[in-house]
Amino acid sequence: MARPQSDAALLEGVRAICHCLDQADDRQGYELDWRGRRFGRALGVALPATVEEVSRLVGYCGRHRIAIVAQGGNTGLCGGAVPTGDGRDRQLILSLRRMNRIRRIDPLTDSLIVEAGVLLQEVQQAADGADRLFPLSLGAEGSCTIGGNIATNAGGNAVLRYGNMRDLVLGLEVVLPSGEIWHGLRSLRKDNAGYDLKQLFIGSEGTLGIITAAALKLFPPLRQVDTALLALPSCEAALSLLKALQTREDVPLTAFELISAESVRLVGEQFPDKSFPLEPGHPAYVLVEAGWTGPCREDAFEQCLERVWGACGVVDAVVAKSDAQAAALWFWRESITEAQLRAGPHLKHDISLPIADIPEFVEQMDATLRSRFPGLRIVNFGHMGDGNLHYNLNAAPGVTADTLQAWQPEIERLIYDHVAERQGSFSAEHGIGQTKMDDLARYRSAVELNLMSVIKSSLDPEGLFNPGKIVGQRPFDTDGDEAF
Ligand code: FAD
Ligand code: 2HG
Ligand code: ZN
Repeated sequence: MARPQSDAALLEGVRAICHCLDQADDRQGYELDWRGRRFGRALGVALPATVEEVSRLVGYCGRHRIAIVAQGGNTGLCGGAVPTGDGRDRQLILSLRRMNRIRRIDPLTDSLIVEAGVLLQEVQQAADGADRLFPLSLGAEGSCTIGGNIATNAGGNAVLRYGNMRDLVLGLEVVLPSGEIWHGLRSLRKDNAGYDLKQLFIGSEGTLGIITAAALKLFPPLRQVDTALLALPSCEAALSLLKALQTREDVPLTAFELISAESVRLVGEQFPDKSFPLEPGHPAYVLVEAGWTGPCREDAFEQCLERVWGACGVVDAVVAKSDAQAAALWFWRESITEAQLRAGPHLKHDISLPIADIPEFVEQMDATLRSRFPGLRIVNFGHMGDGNLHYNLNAAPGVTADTLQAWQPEIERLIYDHVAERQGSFSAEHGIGQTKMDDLARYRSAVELNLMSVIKSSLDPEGLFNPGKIVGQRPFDTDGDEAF
């Protein structure tokens, strides 16, 4: 078959299949990642509206050796949703945004079938409309898509109660690199018919298949939700508060989020019109949320906090009396990411640890970094209730982006080595994308890396699905005789 060679000719073929943006101005918002750090020129942005169009597009790209970068809301934090900037391949962004229909909602089986481009917030609202709960919740929920949530196995704020995205998926519809459609949209609660194939695609960041639709689990709605912000003398005290609350059956926790004093300071600086509801400067704050599915006493939450108060060393607290007050408390947790971006050069470390190790880890790491790099602000926060910290850093005034970049390898090594010693993970919920490929090769065993390479090359032998993400062009480089 004669191959069209020019970009224009290739784009004509794409346009014959689906809507496609090819002007630089239209492409821009899709080519740059949310953090503004990774940019990759795309051949165009294809916007298919049906699974059949996705399948034809994948077939066409395969025949013409065009790489495909799946994209949902482009809120990912590891550069996975934009083309690599190396200019090696022609890379077409395949945006799922037009595949945004809710196909079916079934309260009887507590399930919902949605297309990949539906926003997370729209899924939550659809569930709410059917008097059910879809519990995944995260700061970007107004712009991230369910396909992106599945492809990254998103975590968020309610993992301690409902699990990660992986725990919320019943079935998937996926277009494979061959162009075939896998119709796996089953809503069954039990299905042991061979390998659980959907798990392969959950967390695969667009490298194994294009997720076009999903069957999701629904849960009983929460009839009462209580929210409080507490000030604590240390991270150790936050841990004892978590344990105290978790052993009380009368307070079903939905979130337990750690916010360090430096995080509060940064948000205050970047959003000067907001006032923090507690005395600032305490070593740790915790945002606690509990949700009841059945009847409960209106003051159950406050009473419980009062009972654990003394034993856990709580210094001060504010309990929300309305939804608006709860949202005002959440603002101080959910705005940290935006505040870091506004404040300038910063580094992210999305780590997970055995929960009991968190206080010691924070104490030791803070001390190490402070003595080694006095020009850092340690902006530590995160989902302490499931062991996931965003142990992030901002440059202090006077520290340039170049300096921070020069420090980055040593800082990452210090943090990730310490995490590995404690059997933690250097990537808790954001994935690998482009930014953590070296870390994956360093911190995972040759056996694991080999399995990943085998899976990748079996499903995508030409390496056209999201090249340069998770698994490189060649098998991982590993040291020693275990290398393959
Ligand atoms: P994108 O960014 O578009 O894509 C992410 C990856 O998935 C890419 O590799 C892409 O190729 C792939 N992909 C996207 N759609 C598909 C598809 N249909 N099929 C196959 N592959 C696909 N993450 C958390 O886990 N927890 C949080 O608490 C959290 N909070 C956040 C707060 C803010 C303010 C921001 C900006 C981000 C946050 N994130 C969080 C990160 C991000 O929102 C999640 O990773 C989210 O799941 C990405 O969804 P998306 O639709 O934007 O995906
Ligand atoms: C969150 O929990 C997100 O708010 C983003 O996962 C974390 O900015 C970050 O590093
Ligand atoms: Zn997070």
